[in-house]
Amino acid sequence: MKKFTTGCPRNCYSTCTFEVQIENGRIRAIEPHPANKATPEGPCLKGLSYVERVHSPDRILYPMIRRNDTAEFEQTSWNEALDRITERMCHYRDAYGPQSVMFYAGSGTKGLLNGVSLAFWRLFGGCTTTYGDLCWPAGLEATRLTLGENKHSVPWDIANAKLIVLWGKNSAETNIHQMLYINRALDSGATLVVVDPRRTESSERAQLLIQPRPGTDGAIALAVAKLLIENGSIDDGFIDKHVLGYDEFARAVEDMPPERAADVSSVPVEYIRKLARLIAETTPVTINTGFGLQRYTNSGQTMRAILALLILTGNIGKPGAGWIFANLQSHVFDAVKDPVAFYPPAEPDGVVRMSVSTARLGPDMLRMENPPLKMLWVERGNPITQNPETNQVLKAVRALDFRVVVDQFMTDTAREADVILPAKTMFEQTDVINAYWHPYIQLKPKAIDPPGGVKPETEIYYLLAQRLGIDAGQIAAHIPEPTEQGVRAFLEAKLNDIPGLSLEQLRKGPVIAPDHQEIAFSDFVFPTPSGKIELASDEANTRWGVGRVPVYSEPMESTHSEQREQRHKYPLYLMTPNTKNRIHSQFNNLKMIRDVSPGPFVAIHPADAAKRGIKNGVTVRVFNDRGSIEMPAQFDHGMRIGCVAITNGWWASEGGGVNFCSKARETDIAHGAAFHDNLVEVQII
Ligand SMILES: Nc1nc2c(c(=O)[nH]1)N[C@H]1C(S)=C(S)[C@@H](COP(=O)(O)OP(=O)(O)OC[C@H]3O[C@@H](n4cnc5c(=O)[nH]c(N)nc54)[C@H](O)[C@@H]3O)O[C@H]1N2
Ligand SMILES: Nc1nc2c(c(=O)[nH]1)N[C@H]1C(S)=C(S)[C@@H](COP(=O)(O)OP(=O)(O)OC[C@H]3O[C@@H](n4cnc5c(=O)[nH]c(N)nc54)[C@H](O)[C@@H]3O)O[C@H]1N2
Ligand SMILES: [Mo]
Repeated sequence: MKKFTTGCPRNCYSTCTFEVQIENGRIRAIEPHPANKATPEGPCLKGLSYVERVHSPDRILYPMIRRNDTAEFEQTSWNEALDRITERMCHYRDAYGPQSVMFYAGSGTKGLLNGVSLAFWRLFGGCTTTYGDLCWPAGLEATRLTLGENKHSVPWDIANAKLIVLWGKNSAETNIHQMLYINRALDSGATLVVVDPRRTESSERAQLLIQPRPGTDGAIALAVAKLLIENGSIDDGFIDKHVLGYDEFARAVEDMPPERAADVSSVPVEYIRKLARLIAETTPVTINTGFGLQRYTNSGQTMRAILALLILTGNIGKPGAGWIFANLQSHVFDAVKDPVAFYPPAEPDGVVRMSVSTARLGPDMLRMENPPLKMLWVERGNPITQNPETNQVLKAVRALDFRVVVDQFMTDTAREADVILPAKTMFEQTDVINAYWHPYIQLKPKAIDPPGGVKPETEIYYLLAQRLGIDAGQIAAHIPEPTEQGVRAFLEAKLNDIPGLSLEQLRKGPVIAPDHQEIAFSDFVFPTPSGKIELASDEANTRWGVGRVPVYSEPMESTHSEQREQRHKYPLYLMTPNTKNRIHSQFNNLKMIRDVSPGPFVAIHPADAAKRGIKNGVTVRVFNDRGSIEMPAQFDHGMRIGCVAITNGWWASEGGGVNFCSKARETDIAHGAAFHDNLVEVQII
């Protein structure tokens, strides 16, 4: 039996450390590993299910090819698959230019080696790729504009908070390990407030649950700010010393008395006053905003408004206090790895055409010209399931000549491919990973050989580069040799750029990022243009065209707005949050997960169901003009009336596909995806 300490590379806050035990080339057990102080209890059910996932009979183990549109996939050799792909790539490059080939990468796995992919496409001569991100840009940019940088205190510091506000975050499901420290705070007398249109598992111990109309949190935050100012509950000393734009902000919130916010959000005014009282009377306060909160067309401004509450009360840079959104302190490689840019470059480099907004994947792909898109390469992503407006994505993907998908399983996107290449799992190649909640950098060592004909992406690119006749020196400079030794040498060279990090050190266990700050901003250094916290930001206006200070505007699809797009036809807000036993579109195909999560359903309040004659458990149609899906209705008394929810990630082939209903539309700032800005109707069928 061999044992390895490793880190889970899924796109998840927790990024757990665990121990994997290997016997005869198979994973025998996954055990907790306490070296990571943020995840001492070990992995969740998904982590435990790697025992099944890695050896699943459904895994794609060999290249698969479809010889024409109607044919079934056939297993083929690497030689045939790579010859076919090389021939197509050269043809499109010669006939239309390299930018007729689109490279799409999702967030299926973390790792320093992911950067090799774009380096390969540069060697090919270029490609078209996406900008923006499906996940977190509005919140990241709101934080950067205000505090200058995305970081927060160590995960265990929340245990020191006396007031915790989980605002649009469902930690009990999406950041399971955080509950340990939240519960510690509550056990020592802290108060928990949850703001979420759904009553979630995270609100079990909340003293106050505020259930706003979706997308209206900005109004609540501005009203709370107004109350704090009016009641003299602000920290004048902190504001004088560290804050830019207080007067302008204070004038703007005049416009949002609590009664108006109550009207906008449909939250009792007393709840808004109570939240203001709690923030005024408690020290220290931690506000943790989730990513679900910033999937609206007004959510960059919402995030800035909520962050202002901590700034007004001086809850920054102190133990138990602060803003938790994303902690990028372990992202020390960003300068040296693939610069996954959120922003389209002001000066296109003529090689990589970054011209497709990932939030508008379908429509943007369809409108590309000079050259038009001909071929698509997808890796680490399942855009048919996960990107907004599935019918548009399908249309764009089907309009292409040739599609390659690299994945482990037959996902909705793999089904659209001409060639599927089998992807490695986390245990089959050594890599180095960072995190966005805790500060650790981790080694994820190779623990087993890839099964069947599986090859890691870096090896696939190595072989393609050779076939394309790319200069050997260029290959050596950008793509690791396809051996364990080659990969380690490549990683070591990358780590050399970071003082204080080496593979040898990572081999012993997780390492806290060099220059890490335990209590974020405890030095009161804010790398904004003014060097102060910016409640008013010029850049917010010049770059994104929103107000210098956060003000409230209705989300694009709204049951209240004057200009609401969908006023009469579609009365229900569809939220599509994440869920405990899946990471987006991964894991639900496994038996271990199916046992606890057998199929998709739409959660609906019995009052909304009664209006439509819907009984618990019956199959309904959830639809709008963009598309429709059918699934059972499940009564949920904790749902805000007027809202329904379906967890995202179910494959269309499993009866899911929430993004048939969502709109290919960006957030107000930073090119995020406004998934929840989405009105539907639910009907009995
Ligand atoms: N188990 C598990 N963990 C995960 C993931 C996963 O898929 N599964 N995914 C990881 C990734 S990539 C991400 S992005 C994060 C996301 O995890 P979270 O940050 O928790 O975000 P979501 O689950 O998208 O949404 C959180 C909550 O926001 C609520 N919400 C929706 N609209 C509004 C609104 O207008 N106002 C308010 N106040 N609340 C609203 C939803 O009801 C939901 O309960 O989780 C990470 N962790
Ligand atoms: N409606 C709605 N849609 C959403 C969201 C929402 O809240 N609502 N959330 C959005 C968010 S926050 C995110 S982050 C995205 C996530 O969406 P995606 O980025 O597409 O991520 P996943 O569905 O987790 O994984 C994609 C694929 O990666 C594959 N994979 C895993 N490891 C590897 C590997 O090493 N190599 C290769 N080649 N493939 C691998 C998996 O098998 C899986 O099929 O979804 C977004 N979509
Ligand atoms: Mo995400």
